Amino acid sequence: SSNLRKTYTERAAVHPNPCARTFLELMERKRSNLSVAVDVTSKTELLEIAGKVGPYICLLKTHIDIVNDFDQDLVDQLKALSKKHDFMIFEDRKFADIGNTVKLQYGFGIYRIASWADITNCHSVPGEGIISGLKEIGLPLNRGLLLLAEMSSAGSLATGAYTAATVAMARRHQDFVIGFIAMRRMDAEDEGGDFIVMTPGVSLDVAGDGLGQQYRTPREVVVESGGDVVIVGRGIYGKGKNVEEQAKRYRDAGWEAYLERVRR
Ligand code: 5IU
Repeated sequence: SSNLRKTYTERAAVHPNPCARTFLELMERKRSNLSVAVDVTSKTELLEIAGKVGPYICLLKTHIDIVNDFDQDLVDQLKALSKKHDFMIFEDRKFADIGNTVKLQYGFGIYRIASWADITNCHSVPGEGIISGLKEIGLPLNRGLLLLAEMSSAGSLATGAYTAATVAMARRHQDFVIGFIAMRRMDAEDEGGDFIVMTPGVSLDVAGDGLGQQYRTPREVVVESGGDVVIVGRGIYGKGKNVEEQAKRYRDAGWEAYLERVRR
């Protein structure tokens, strides 16, 4: 598809969405298309890993609701790290309710996600109202939304007509939807849009986790399937791993794959 061989810079230059533009520019400036998924349950551990991977990532992916000792200071410190190391923050919230409810979940409650997360995501299963609801909160803050067009887990129901309808929904909301969680490039951009594809289920060492997760390598994701961002979790901070070493390793693998893809 048309954006496949374009550099992140070339795409940023013509992208109509400010959040997408900022993110594409950041990737090129930092020479990283690596997002680290930090699924840990303590504030100290989350901040420690974020500090270690910070220099290597374009995007920190959080599940803020699994942190036992969440407080506003955690958010303040994550924001400070994102400034210090130049990365954006993606709360992988996977909203899935009606527009009015997700609006409240996004903007209010303990987490006030919209106040600190540059990017969040949602399921398309409720229909288009979910995007409209989130947009009311997120757009004035220059936030971006990803739709879950596909998932990495075995037996995912997000396939075929569901995936196609999700892409069509995104095309109608390009002021707020900046891309997809998907396992491959989505066809939408052949019609003139530019959606950033972020792909979880990435490992250089293992094929699965025994709970349905399915892994592919950065090269398979970026070169063979056209993904823009590789999302790596336990491959970087799992038991016995040197976090900085692994972050560098995955950053290099992701960036090499990107260079191979856009090479002309
Ligand atoms: N994640 C997936 N697959 C998906 C979606 C999200 O793995 O389809 I949507 C999340 C879950 C976890 C991270 O936070 O991405 C992957 O972590 P591991 O690399 O540790 O499997």
